[in-house]
Amino acid sequence: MNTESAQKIHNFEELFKSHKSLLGRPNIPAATNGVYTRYQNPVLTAAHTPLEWRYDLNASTNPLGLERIGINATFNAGAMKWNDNYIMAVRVEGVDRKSFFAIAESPNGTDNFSFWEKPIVIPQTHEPDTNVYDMRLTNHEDGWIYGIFCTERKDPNAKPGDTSAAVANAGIVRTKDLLEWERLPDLVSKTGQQRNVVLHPEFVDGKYALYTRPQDGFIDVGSGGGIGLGFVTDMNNPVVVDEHIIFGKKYHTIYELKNGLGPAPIKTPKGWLHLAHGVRNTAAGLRYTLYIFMTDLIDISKVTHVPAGHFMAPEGDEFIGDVSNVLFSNGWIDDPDGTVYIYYASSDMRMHVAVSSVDKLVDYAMNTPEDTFTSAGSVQSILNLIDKNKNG
Ligand code: M1P
Repeated sequence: MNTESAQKIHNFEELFKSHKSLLGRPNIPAATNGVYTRYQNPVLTAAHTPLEWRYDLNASTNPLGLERIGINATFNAGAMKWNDNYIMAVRVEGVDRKSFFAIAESPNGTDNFSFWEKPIVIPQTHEPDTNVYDMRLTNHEDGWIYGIFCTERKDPNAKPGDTSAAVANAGIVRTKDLLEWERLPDLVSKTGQQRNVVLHPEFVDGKYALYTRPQDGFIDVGSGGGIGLGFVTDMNNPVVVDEHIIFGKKYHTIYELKNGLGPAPIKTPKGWLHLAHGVRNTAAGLRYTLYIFMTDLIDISKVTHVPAGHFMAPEGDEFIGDVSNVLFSNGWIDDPDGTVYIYYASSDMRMHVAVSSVDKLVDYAMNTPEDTFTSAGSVQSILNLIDKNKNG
């Protein structure tokens, strides 16, 4: 072995050492507001992706030890429990701007996440996906694990010279082992473009229930929109019927511009608990925050509780990224002991975890004052609390 290749092998050893130490870095609880506790370190970053995905580790074909394939970000992950471990179906974005999905697994839900050996291979339909992202995992009572994600393709009706017009729809895959994924036809909905489609975990009157977020164009939200609910009889022919908005957008709220569901809801004795994203415009661009709401256990179209304002918004380093001022979540896990692990991404870059419980989230949902939609109403909510505190 000549000196140069010995040097390079040494470099790979260093790389593996620092990669291992990053993956094994313990995470500790940081700030809490009583409702949830953020953990100190991101649970996944681009640097967590396996070195085998990025480097040619053969010193003779990569004598300079260069990275061959760059990964830009790991974010917007679906999540579920799997064989007692915590897994995320992560949106991994390469430096080529293409996203794909890969499973990362942790024994405790808060640290030691490491990616499985290979990314998920998503079979194609007759119309290949250009880009795929933001998979929601639903362990459905029919026995399948469904992954519903956004499939994006160039708009065939784009005007000449328009190289960015796109069409978004919900792509659907299902699996029993998280290794082999069967592709089903894309969702057929009559309400426009679809992103952020989520499958409800139980049948409703024998049908699959899907939360949707229709919008007029890829960027153009249009006049309607919000969180919709529709029904599908057969996932092999996923035509949505009876789709209607159950929770719309509203002027001067955190969900003024876009309002969409995060992960599949958690069933609690008091109703279905939902985590969602609300988007509003600012002089600095869009601001994505997370909020909580609840729906009725029997009539899942009935919104029963909506605490005012955001539940989580970007803080500190979470503001920094490719798309700043964004928190987005499409994955959470409720453990049998009632602990809830909220997996959220910051600024389209990295994954974090915040830990709460079903009891705390339900209490938060049911006892936080609702939005009054005016400043005077907000003042009144505070006055009511002051009075209550005075009078016991
Ligand atoms: O950049 C913020 C988000 O933008 C899109 O979200 P939406 O569907 O709400 O428009 C998606 O690209 C999402 O992944 C991203 O986090």
